[in-house]
Amino acid sequence: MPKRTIYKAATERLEILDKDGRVDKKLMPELTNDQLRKLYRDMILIRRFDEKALKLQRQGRMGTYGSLKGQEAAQAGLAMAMEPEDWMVPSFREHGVMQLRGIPAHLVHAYWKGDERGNCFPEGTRCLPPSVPVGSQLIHAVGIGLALKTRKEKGAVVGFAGDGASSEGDFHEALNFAGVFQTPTVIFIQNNQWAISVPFKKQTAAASIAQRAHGYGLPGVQVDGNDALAVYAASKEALDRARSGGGPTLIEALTYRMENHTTADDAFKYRSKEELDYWTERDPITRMKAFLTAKRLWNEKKEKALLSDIAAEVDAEVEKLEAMPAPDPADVFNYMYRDIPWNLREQRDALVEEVGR
Ligand SMILES: Cc1ncc(C[n+]2csc(CCOP(=O)(O)OP(=O)(O)O)c2C)c(N)n1
Repeated sequence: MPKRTIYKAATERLEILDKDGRVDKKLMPELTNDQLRKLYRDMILIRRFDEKALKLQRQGRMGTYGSLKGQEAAQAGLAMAMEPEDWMVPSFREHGVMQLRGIPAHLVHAYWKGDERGNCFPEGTRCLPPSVPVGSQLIHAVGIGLALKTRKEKGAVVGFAGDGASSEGDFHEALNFAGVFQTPTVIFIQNNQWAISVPFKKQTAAASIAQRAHGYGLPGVQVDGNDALAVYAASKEALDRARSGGGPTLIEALTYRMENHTTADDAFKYRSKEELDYWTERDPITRMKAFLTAKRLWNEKKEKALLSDIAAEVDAEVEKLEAMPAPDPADVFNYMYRDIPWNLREQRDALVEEVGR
């Protein structure tokens, strides 16, 4: 493997797979053919899940939903670089990584139905509940990193956030603390270029989010977030370093939110069709398929089989979602603390009584 110098200038963007599916062989990460196919499968799974969630919401079968269309490479590339012992601390758009880390899709859907059981994940998945207060979760990611380091436990932590979160004080505090205490944390920013209706240029005068790492004494790298290979390579390097005591890294995956912010939004009120067309040509899935096809690792027969497999998988999760018994209103309190404090117990009991009337 040639030695990479991707951390020398954080404004430099790591790109391996271009929009037409051609790779820069010098930078190609070590991945087996099966892993390359898996990356593609993961991205298709994420997109199909996303399409289904949007439909469920439109049919009134789900409350609201924040689409991650366009961010599949960022999430699948990162997920492939994580190890079972690693932790993830998501924001509210990480449904892809969550599923790839073993959280069943029906629980992710349940969250968007406003069901607290959608915050309660299988043992061992090492994922905190999604965090809606923008940026707040980065501090938790650094705190878990410090705990792992203090207890000398194996693993790294990935804290997720968007470009909008990089303007919050919590972003600064998290990076500063991570740098000073050298926590095994990767701060993974998916810069999808919009924070609801606020464009990236209104978040910072800096050319990139990645370059802000220098001010905290951390390595920072910007990657083409629509290039699963580049995201994997940068994430693997950062996570390996974190796990081996080398400290934190800031990764900025430059991508694009192809859908509305959530189902409560209409993005065409503030962005142009031309902009969406530009990014549609840079779709992360199209380029991966072109690459695999040129390498003779993929063909239309495999594609057909994959799509039907994934459709069945996605539908089975919706069936599980809709077969869930009605939630207990007390869940809002029950999942908060192991030992519920007296004041919340009082509120819970009052709610249960009210609902029971
Ligand atoms: C502290 C806080 N302020 C405002 C909001 C309302 N809000 C929800 S999402 C969002 C934009 C977030 O943008 P970004 O961080 O870029 O993430 P993205 O939605 O693009 O994934 C805002 C302002 C919030 N949830 N929390």
